[in-house]
Amino acid sequence: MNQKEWLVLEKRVTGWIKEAGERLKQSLSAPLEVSCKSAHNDLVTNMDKEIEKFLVGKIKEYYPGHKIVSEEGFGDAPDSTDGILWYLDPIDGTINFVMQQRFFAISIGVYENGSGRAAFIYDVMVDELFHCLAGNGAYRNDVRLAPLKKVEVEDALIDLSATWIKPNRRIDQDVLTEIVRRCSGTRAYGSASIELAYVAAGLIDAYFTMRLSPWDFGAGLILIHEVGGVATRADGTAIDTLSRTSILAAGPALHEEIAQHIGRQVAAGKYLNEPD
Ligand code: 2AM
Ligand code: CA
Ligand code: CA
Ligand code: CA
Repeated sequence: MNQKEWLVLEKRVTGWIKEAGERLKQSLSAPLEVSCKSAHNDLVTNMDKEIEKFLVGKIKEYYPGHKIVSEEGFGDAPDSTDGILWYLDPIDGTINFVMQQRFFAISIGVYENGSGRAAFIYDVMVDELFHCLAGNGAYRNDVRLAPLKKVEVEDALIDLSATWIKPNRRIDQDVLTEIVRRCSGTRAYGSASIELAYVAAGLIDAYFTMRLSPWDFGAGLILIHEVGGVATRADGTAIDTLSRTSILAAGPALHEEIAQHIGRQVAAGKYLNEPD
């Protein structure tokens, strides 16, 4: 697509996302239908499905040749990144949506032949849209985000869930304890797309997780790159945007320091298992 078509896409998607956000807000005044998927903490609601159907319908109507990678099954499950691919999570942070009625987002990332081109992460309850067209700057609503500044571990606010520093099957619980001890503080917001947007906005300095799916990180990676940040798997290797993966995202220097720390720990015998 040419630049003009990307600008049109940006305008359209912004409209769809705001409409979807309004539906989500209104849905909170009536009881939700909540059910479990793979586990007791893996929830889905009627609204996850309704919003995905709504957005997939819009994408298919305006862009019938494009493919969609989405969480709730209304997309296409493509096996190649050729052409234009949409990464769509209708509610990122479903547990927050159900339990807190805040801190959840609609996340949409659009890639062309594997390159991130457009990103939209809409934090519904605070009406905050993190967005960018690659090369045109990243924005938090209409405020342009600054390039990421260099931050030392000692001054860094690092976002990671306690899941990864207690016994689990993906990362030895001790791998990150030194970083957690040294850093300025930790946070865990429970919505990966918002957490990636917060790194891009400089509100937190790094985000780490061992378990994300393409629809969780598709948009966030584009924002991170747009502000000069780096996102890789936990061991510093490249992310495959069609697979479940670990993610470490930060400014370049902090990213390198944490990735090297993880590398040394793994070389010393601590385990790191990519999601299966
Ligand atoms: P979701 O709400 O769309 O499922 C919560 O820690 C964050 O990780 C959310 O962004 C959540 O997305 C995502 N996540 C990815 N895989 C998950 C899983 N298996 N269980 C819980 N959260 C998961
Ligand atoms: Ca989910
Ligand atoms: Ca998600
Ligand atoms: Ca979701």
